[in-house]
Amino acid sequence: MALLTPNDLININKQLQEADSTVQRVTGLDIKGICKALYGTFPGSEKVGIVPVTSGNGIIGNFSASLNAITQYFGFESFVTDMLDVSGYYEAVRNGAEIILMADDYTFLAHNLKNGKMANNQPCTGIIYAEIASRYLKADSKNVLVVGLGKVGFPGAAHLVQKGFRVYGYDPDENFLQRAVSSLGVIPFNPEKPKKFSIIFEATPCANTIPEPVLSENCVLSTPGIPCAISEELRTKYDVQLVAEPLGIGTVSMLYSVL
Ligand code: NAD
Ligand code: 2YH
Repeated sequence: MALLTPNDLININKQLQEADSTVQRVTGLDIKGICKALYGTFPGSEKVGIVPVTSGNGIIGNFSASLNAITQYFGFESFVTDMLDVSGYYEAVRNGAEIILMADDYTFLAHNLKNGKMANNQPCTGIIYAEIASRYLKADSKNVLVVGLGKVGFPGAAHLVQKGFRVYGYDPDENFLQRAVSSLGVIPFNPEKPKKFSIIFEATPCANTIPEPVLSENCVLSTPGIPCAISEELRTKYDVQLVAEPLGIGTVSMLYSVL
């Protein structure tokens, strides 16, 4: 289980702005446009209450403040509670929050108290990064490489299969790979016999997970994985369109999914 660090979240507004312009360049839509297309929803005047949670490894510096900046960047009204945990939840509801955002070490959820809908960060992150990848305007085929088939990668792969893409998958954990092959029809990717892709979606907690031979010039790499899947050197060499941001894209996917 990978936890965010305060360092990952430094300058979250700048990271979001840069990600938003890359998404726009790659797909023709900004992140809000992607969310609208994905979920068919649009925010009204929902108020978001963000509750800091101390359990397990405790408060992550910058986490609640970053969620507040992210929700406001995407046009929601939001606030962070002064109190923590159960008292914070009580404060959020008492102060008119309609959507609650909170996370412990295992689950980061959004719960819309008005309509009862609830979202989990991992599938919502996988689905939106996969959706962004799938909309690459300069894609040369319907082939997609998915690297990492865990809690984020698997739902992203499922989304791509559902959209009609030919999904090649790789995970060093044979059980995870087999689950994707048997339940989704993913084609096992053999790194010993590489082929080139113009669309790659990555979701692992490791660096340098993209083998050089799979990169085609100007390919898109859509990856929520932390640390980044590709070195600066390879990114420059192949002019890779990199969509990577530590918290905001997954969070707005959660918010739109509960509207
Ligand atoms: P997970 O542990 O459930 O899955 C990771 C998968 O990657 C595992 O199946 C593992 O076998 C596989 N893997 C490891 N090394 C690999 C390699 N070299 N090549 C291919 N596959 C490899 O983790 P997760 O919950 O799916 O999260 C994945 C990453 O996404 C983590 O870094 C997490 O912090 C990050 N994440 C980011 C956001 C965001 O908003 N940016 C949101 C959620 C999760
Ligand atoms: O980062 C995490 C976990 N990886 C779970 C999210 C799943 N992608 N949790 C954040 C913990 C935040 C902390 N409890 C706080 O500051 O409130």
